[in-house]
Amino acid sequence: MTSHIVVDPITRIEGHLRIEAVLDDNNVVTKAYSAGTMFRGIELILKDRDPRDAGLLAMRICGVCTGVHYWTSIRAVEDAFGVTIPKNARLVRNLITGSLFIHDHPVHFYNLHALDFVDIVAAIGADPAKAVTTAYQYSNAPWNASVATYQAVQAKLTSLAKSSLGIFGNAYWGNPSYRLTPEESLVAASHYLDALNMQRTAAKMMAIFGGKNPHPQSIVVGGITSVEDIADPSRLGQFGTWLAEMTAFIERAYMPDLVMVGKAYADEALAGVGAGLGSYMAYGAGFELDDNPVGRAKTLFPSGVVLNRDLSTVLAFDQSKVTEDVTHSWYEGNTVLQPFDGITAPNYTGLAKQSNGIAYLKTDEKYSWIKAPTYDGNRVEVGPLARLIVGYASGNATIKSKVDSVLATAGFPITILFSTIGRTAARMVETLIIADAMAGWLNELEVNVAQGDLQTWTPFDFSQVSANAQGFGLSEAPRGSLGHWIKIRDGKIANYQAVVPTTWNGSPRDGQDRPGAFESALVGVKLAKIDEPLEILQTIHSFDPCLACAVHLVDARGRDLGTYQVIPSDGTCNVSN
Ligand code: NFE
Ligand code: MG
Repeated sequence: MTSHIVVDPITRIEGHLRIEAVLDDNNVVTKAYSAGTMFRGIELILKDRDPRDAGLLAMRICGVCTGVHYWTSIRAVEDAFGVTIPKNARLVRNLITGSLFIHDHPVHFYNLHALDFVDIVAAIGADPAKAVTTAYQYSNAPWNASVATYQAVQAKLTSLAKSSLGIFGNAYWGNPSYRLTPEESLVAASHYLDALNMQRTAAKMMAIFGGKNPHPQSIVVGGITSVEDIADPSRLGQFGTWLAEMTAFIERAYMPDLVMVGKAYADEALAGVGAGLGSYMAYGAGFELDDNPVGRAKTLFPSGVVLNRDLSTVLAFDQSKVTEDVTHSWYEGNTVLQPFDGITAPNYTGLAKQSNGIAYLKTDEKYSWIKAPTYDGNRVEVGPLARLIVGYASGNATIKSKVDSVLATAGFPITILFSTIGRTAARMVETLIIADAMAGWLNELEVNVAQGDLQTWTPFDFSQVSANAQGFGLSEAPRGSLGHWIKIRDGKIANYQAVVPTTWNGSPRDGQDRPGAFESALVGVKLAKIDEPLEILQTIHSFDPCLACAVHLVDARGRDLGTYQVIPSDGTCNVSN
């Protein structure tokens, strides 16, 4: 008997995501559909504005990947105006962006994703002394590992779990897909609480050069404004101290916990559960390593495309081959357009009529606010895993050595990366790479300023450059490749399109009915219990979805927020909460 299940909303993500899955009689997903159920239309709000203000408005697409839309938008305007930025601006932008990554990735792992693997109720029953031994199995210097700490953590977990409104009050505790031992769960749960504190440190790092967090405000077309901050050695020193604290947390908690989870789920990961499309793309832009103009500078993450897991071939990336298809998206028509010519014309056609009390997505027609991007006609995944795959296949020494050393520590082959766990592990590995690189950029900035270079901005004549221009800004955001495309006429924005990481990953089928990355990754996932879609959460969370970004109103028709329903296809209604 097949079942058609609806998980709406997916919790512990940003925004509103609905997943529908068809399961066979072994509870294995055979088909899945991903729908962004929210529309915001920020691309339309940008029209007719001054392009110098585009970044400030585009930034409001999201407060989670805070700042990425800001500087990607500014890069698009700089490209249109032909402006290059000075060294200090490059380094400060790298440090602001790096702060975002080392903030966002640990928050994602611990506070949004870990509870898909960590059973809090089991952790409460763990033996604290044994948990200390467990922690030392995965690190020589584990973060905050002591009997007293773990006992205090258990007391806190108990009080939080007892409250139905608490952060641990409502989950699938006891599900067989929780595979960590109680002690392993306790170690990771203690870091869940630590991560809540540590994220404050990373947020303050962004504020040193960015002025504030979220939504930094020190980046302008042509450079940055934080000249007083880079000239003040105590500000640079403070940044370095906080970077060292974050790096210690990443090395002594995030990395060992990921190895621990990887070992527990290794069989599944090696079998490729959650792998999905197997084609990966990275723009590689952002995190420039030298002062050549954007596009020609060496970057921390290489750009390229790897198709069908073929690590022997990396195709060169070309932004003109990016298109968006709206055949299955709630927009007018079924066009496939390059973003310079992209159109955002909403056309909401709703859900199907209710059957068995549920209104399902009309998956043969339009069913999501997310557009379906393609690269040169291919459906591709973006994100930390894509960056590592493209970097590894390109032979990038930094990426290769870090990936190889983490794999060697855990005793896994590279193929383990093609999985849900691999995607989650890739995020941790790139956090290590970025934290290392940030120490280098900070040092470069200190040396440059000490030599007397305080230039932070390249002047330009707006009236000369803004009459008739167009440009694109590319970057790597925490969740993957991000692009903004702008057309300017008579000093105003004539068209604006953003194609963001979760647009790529969370998209519906394209005009050829080929699934997006979420939809593809869910196929083959097996649920231990049909009324507890824990494994769907594991795989979807491994992408770290952000729906605010992806569909940059809420129409609640047909939706029943907060309810999880299972309808066997024989028509028997079996609704559980
Ligand atoms: Ni709102 Fe974002 C990132 C961007 S994702 S989180 O990272 O751009 O789609
Ligand atoms: Mg868009």
